[in-house]
Formats: sequence, structure tokens, C-alpha cells
Amino acid sequence: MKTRVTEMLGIEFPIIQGGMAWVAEHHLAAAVSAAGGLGLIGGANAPAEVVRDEIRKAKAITDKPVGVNVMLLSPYAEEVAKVVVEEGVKVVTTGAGNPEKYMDMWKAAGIKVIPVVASVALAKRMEKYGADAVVAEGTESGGHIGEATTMTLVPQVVDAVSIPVIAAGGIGDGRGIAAAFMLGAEAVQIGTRFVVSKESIVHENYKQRIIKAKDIDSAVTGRSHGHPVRCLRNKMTREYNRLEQEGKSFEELEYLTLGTLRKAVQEGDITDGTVMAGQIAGLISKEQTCKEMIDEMMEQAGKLLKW
Ligand code: TUI
Repeated sequence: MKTRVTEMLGIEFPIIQGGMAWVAEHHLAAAVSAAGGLGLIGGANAPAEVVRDEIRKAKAITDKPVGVNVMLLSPYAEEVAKVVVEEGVKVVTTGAGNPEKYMDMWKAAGIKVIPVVASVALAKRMEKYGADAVVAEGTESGGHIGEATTMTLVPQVVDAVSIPVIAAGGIGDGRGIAAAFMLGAEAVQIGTRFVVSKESIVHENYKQRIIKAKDIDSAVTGRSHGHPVRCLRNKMTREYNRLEQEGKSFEELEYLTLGTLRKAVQEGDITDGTVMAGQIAGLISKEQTCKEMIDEMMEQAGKLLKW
């Protein structure tokens, strides 16, 4: 299955794993790359030396390329942006902001730069600044989100730019991949399904929460503050949304979300922790290896798209 994205990245299948905070570490990224997709290490809020170490550990597991997601709200974004150059990373995606100030440095180092965007305006701007592709991420995604749905955003971005578009948000099986391709995407980015993979280091409670999730279990905190974050409904989201409705400020509610993603991922606290996951969680029903997931999804998408 060849597209401009598989050719550009030198990968077998048009599947990129999301660079999820605390989740996308070297075991997961290496497993996805080894299975023929593109694995990403999530820089998240980690110090640059932690990211450097993760890159080296992934390289020790697989010879296939592994990319890095630079989370632009991170206090360490600037240092992480330099570490990816120093470590010879071939592909960088960015999230939660505008990566313009790093583009020249990355391009000069020969890095393929793929910003994640949630609007047509940012997609066009990124193309102008030399982006090699964009990930158009719909509001179905887990974590920090925009407003437009994948179904509406992807074809509008496809029409607005000439560079390849990668669809993200709400994709969890071969039907989702086929649908994204019908909208004009040339690859997909998948997060939530890989969270429950065998190679994913998240706590078993977190995996089971996703596996047991129903269609209506998704919640968004922080919408009224302009910091919408999608996760699975629990005691924390109910408390957050209740206080948000009472008009409490972002700062007053920060105690509910600070450090709570780590608490859920590492300690398995899925009651008070933040269980980030996309709306597709309700579709995800079993733990499999990354290779089993990718092979199953590609077979299903291939039949539908008559590849
Ligand atoms: O970045 C993500 N998803 C994330 S980042 C993250 S870590 C975090 N945790 C809690 C609060 C905040 C961050 C968890 N999930 N996805 C990519 C993405 N980027 N989605 C939306 C955007 C985006 C939004 C606005 C990108 C650019 C943008 O505008 C920037 C500008 O200046 O125009």
C-alpha cells in the first residue's frame, strides 16, 4: 500500500502511532515501527535528556525509523527541538501549538516535519513554512483537542493544501482507515487502540478502562477555559465539569488535572486520574500486539478499498 506518506517516511503501512504523553515511550514506538508503521516517542512535558534516552532505547530495539512528537506547550519544547536534531531523528510531529520557530532548524537537518493541526488555517500556514505533511486531527481524539470533527476537517484540509494529509481522531479499525482514505487522507494516526497493545506500558487498569468503555463514556474537561482535553468519564471529570459549570477558573481547577495523567498511566488510578482516550474507545475490545493490530486493520482496510 503506497502513498506519498509511506514513500516519504519509508514505511510499509500508512499508519502512524500518536505521540501520546506518558504512553508513547520507546517500547510502544519501537513495536509500531517494527510492525511496519511509524512509531512516535511522545516528548510531552519530559525534560530533553529523558527524550534523548527514549530515542536511544527505541533505536536499540529496532532499525526501523522512530519519530518524535514535540509537545509545544512543554516547558522543555525548545531543548527537545534541539535533541531531535542531535540524535538524528528522521521524522518530527508537533502538537498543541505552532512549530514555526523550529521549522528552519529541522528542515536544515533533513527532518521530515509533520505538524498536527486542528484547522485549515494552521494547515495552510504550515505548508507555507515548509511542512512535509500535516496531521489533521479531529475532536474525536483523546487529549488536547480542537473543535472540528475528523469527517469535516480532513476533506477541508485536503482541499486547502498540496502536501499529504494524515487523518487522526476516531480511527480504531480498518473501516476507519478506509473512511479516512475516502476523505483524501494518505495515512492515519492512531492513538487509543495502541494504548491497549501488549507492548504499551500503561497500567492494566487504564487498558481495562478503555476496553470496557462504551460509546457515551467520553468527556471533555476545560472547554470553558479554552483548554479542552478529552478523556474517559470518571470521578475527576464529573467533579471538574461540575465546578466548571459553577464558573471556577482554570487555575482553581488545575489541582484536578496536574500530574493526574501520570497517576492514571503509571499507578492505575482511573478514578481520580486523567484517563486520556479518544471517542473510539467504545470500539476497542481487546489487547493485541501492535503487529496483530496493524495486520488486522490493514487487511480490513485493504478489502474495503480494494488494494
Ligand atoms: O497535542 C495534541 N494532543 C495532546 S497534547 C497533550 S499534553 C497536554 N495535557 C494537558 C493539557 C494540555 C496538553 C495531550 N494531548 N494533539 C495535537 C493537537 N494540536 N490537537 C490540537 C492541536 C492544536 C491546537 C491549536 C494545534 C495548534 C493550535 O493552534 C496553534 C496556533 O498558535 O495557531
